[in-house]
Amino acid sequence: MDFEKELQMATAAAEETIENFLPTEVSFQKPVTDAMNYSVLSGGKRIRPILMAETYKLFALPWEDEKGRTVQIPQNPVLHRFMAGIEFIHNYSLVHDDLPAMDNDDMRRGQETTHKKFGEALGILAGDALLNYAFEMMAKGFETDRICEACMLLGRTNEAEYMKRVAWALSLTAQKAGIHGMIGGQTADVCDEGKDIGKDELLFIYENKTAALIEAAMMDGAILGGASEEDVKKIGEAAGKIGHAFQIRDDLLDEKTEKPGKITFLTFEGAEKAEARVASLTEEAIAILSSFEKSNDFLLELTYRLMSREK
Ligand code: GRG
Repeated sequence: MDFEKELQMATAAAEETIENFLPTEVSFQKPVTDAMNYSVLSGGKRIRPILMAETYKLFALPWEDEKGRTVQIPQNPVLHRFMAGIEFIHNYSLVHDDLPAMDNDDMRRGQETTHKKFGEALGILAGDALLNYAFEMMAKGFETDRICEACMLLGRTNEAEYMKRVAWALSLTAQKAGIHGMIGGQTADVCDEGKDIGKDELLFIYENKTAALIEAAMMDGAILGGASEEDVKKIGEAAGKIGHAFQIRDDLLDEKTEKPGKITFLTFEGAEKAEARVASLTEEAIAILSSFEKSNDFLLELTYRLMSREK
């Protein structure tokens, strides 16, 4: 497998899916849609939609075309809506995290943050709008034509059962983005900033602020790909480990630029043990992802590369 080439193709496909769903308004709400487009199109890695599509492939049949070539992106219109939705939720969190009331950052992904470019009011509105729009789009996955097409592609005949899967993915995404997920983690992070927090609270923050959305991405992929309840749970466990390792890798990458006094995993364990923890979490996640009937070598390699990433 040429990993770099496959990653390029998966990223381009995720990018195209996301762009297809961006709003194109020309009326009085244009300022907010401009700010939404600006933040989404500023060059993220698109890890969450890629992880979603690759986890979907781990369960969905068929994911090779009629000539036996691997299909880079499964053409399921419901999956596409969730891929774009998860990236919009992720981008909303970044836009709000950069606001003066939170991290007060001027730059993100090498360009001005959304509120810096468009003003604070539009930064708040663009974040709100991205979150709301994500759910508007994902809920449209329920439309009959899309359910029929998804079932046809998956070789499933029970459309009512697939609708239940869409409802499951929708409620899971809401939960993982909300007070029992990302917002819960961000609340602890913001409210206890500067306090002498313990390792248990730090891990709560990692689990919720960072890992929860990665769990939603991969579990949604499994749900929409037809996985059993037990397998969705296993995917959640693997994703949790990937999320924790992703955050600890972030701590290692930010070691030199972190605000003085900021408590991270390195505060408790130091850099060497942090590296070892990233490696063991990665191995555990890969063991789970290798335990299913089907295999996806690209997903395994991606998990491995995420943990050794340099940005
Ligand atoms: C405002 C509710 C709310 C939550 C904000 C995402 C977040 C929570 C804060 C951003 C700060 C941070 C370091 C979060 C940890 C997760 C993380 C490493 C986000 C960056 O994700 P990448 O690397 O970003 O996937 P790109 O730019 O590639 O999309």
